[in-house]
Amino acid sequence: MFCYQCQETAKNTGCTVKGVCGKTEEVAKLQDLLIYAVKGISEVVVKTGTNAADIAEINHEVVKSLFITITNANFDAAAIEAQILKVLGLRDELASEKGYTGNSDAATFHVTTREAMLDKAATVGVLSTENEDVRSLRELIIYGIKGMAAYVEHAINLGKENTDVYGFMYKGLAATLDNTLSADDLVALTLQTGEVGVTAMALLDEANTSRYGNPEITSVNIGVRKNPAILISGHDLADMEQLLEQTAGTGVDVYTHGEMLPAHYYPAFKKYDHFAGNYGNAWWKQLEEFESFHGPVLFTTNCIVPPRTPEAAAKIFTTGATGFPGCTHIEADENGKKDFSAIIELAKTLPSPEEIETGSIVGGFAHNQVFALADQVVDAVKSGAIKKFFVMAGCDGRAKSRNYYTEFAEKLPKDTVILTAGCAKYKYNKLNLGDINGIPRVLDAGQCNDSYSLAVIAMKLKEIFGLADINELPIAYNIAWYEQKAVIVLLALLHLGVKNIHLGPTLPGFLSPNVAKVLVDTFGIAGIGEVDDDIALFMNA
Ligand code: FS2
Ligand code: SF4
Repeated sequence: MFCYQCQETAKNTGCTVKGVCGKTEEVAKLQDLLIYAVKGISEVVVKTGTNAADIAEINHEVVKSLFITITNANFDAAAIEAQILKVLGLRDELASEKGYTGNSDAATFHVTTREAMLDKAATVGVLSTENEDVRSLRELIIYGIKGMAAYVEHAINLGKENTDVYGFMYKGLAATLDNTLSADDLVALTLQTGEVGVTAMALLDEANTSRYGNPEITSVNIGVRKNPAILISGHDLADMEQLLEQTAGTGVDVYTHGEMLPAHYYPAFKKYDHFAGNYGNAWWKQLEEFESFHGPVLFTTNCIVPPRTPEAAAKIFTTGATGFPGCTHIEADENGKKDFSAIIELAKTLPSPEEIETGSIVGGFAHNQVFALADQVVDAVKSGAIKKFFVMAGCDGRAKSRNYYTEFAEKLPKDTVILTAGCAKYKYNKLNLGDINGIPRVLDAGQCNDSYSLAVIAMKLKEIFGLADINELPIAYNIAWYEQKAVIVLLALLHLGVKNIHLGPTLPGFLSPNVAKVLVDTFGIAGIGEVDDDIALFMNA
C-alpha cells in the first residue's frame, strides 16, 4: 500500500505498511481501486460528452465513492468492494449506452473477486504515476475533488445539486489519467478545483441555511444531564435532523461530538428540548470520550478512530459514506429516510453519560451573524480596538506539534480576534480568551465547510473598507490541516486570491519539492515555526 493523503502520513512521506489512521493494507488497496474505477467512469462521461444532468445515479455514486476514500471515513473492505462493483457496473452501462469505443484500462478493466481487486489495485495506486511532480499535482487535484465531494454529498442529502460541479469532477478526475497534460495544465486544473470548491461550499451553505436557518450566537452546554443519550458525530445535518426527530419524546437525549457541535447554532434545531449539548472534543479523543459517554454513537461522516474492542464497535453505528467492520451500518431508503430505532433502543439500555467537563462554549458566527454585528466589528477595527483577525480554521489531530495552535491562541495579543471553523477550534475554544467590546475573541463560524463563511466575511470587509485587494485587510491565515476537506478549503482560498497562508503543523507530504515551490512562489504559502516568532511575523506583516 501507499497512501500520503493526510497530515498524519508516516514520516510525512507515506504510509506503506498500515495507515497511521488504522487503515489496513487491504482497505487502502480497495480504496485505490475505487478511485481508479471512478477515474474510469469519469473518462467515459467526458469522452462521450455526457451531460451530468442526465446521469443522476452516476453523479451520486461517484460522490459517495470519493467520500468513502477520505481519511477516517470507511474502513469496511466489504462495503468498498461492493462500491467498486457498483461503479464498474454503472461505467459499463454508460459506455454501452453511448457506444463508447475507447479502450483505456480504467474505462474497461474488470475484476470480480477480492483477490483480483487487490492484484489490480497494486498496479493503479498513487505510485503508478512515476514522475513525482505529475503525481503530486494529480493527487492534489484528486484530494481537492474528494473534499468537494464530501460537501456535495451533504448538499445532495438536503436536495441541493449543481450539475456544473459534477461536470468539473468528471473533467478533473479524467485529467488525472491523461498523460498528454503538462505540469502547467495540471496547475491550471488545480486552481480550477479551488474555484469549483467555492461553488460547492456555497451550495452547501445555501442547502444548510435554507433548510435550518442562519447560524446565530449560541451558548452550548458542555456538561451532561441524567438521561440515557446518543452521541452524533460527523458533518451531515440531514442525519442530525432525522435523529432529533426520531428521538423526540423517547426519553433519550442527543449530544454532539467533534464536528457536529455547530448543529447547535442552527435555529431549526433549537426547538428540541432533548438536544442536550456537546460532549468532549475533536475526533482524535473519541476512544476515551465514547467510553465515558456510555451511550451509542452515530457517525454521519469521518473522522472514525478504529474502536479498540468488539464491544466498543457494537456501540457504534455508521451511515452515509462511513463504515467500520463490526459496526451497524444504517442505509437510507429510496426517499432518504433512515431508521435510527436500533440506536435509540440501545441507548435506553445504557447508562447516562459521565460528566467530563462543565460550562459552555459560544459559537454561531457564520456570515449572516457576523454581518449583523458588522457595525460593531468595523468600529472596533477603525478605533484600533481590534488590530488583526486570525483565520485559524481547519482540522485538529493527534500530533503533539498541534499544541502550537493552543499556545498561539493563548499568546496572541489581546487586541486580536480568531476566526475559526472546523475541528481545529478545539485547540482553543475552551480557553476563555475574553472579548473586545463585547465581540468574543474566538468567533466560531461552524464546521470545516463553513470556512466558506470566513471567506464571505473577508469579502464583505473588503467591500466595507473599500479595498482593492483582499490581502490588504488586517487578516492573517494560520490554518491547520489534516484530511482532504482541508485541501479543498485551501484551494478555494487560493482561488479567492488569499496570499501568505501559513499551513501546519507540517506542509503536505504529497507536495513534491517543485510543486511546493510553485505554491510558495505564487501564493506565499508557508509552514509554521515557533509560536513567538510567528506571532511577531504576522503582527508586523
Ligand atoms: Fe475534523 Fe475530521 Fe471537518 Fe475533517 S472531524 S478532521 O473530517 O472534515 O475537519
Ligand atoms: Fe496514512 Fe493518512 Fe493515508 Fe491513513 S489516510 S493511510 S494515516 S496517509
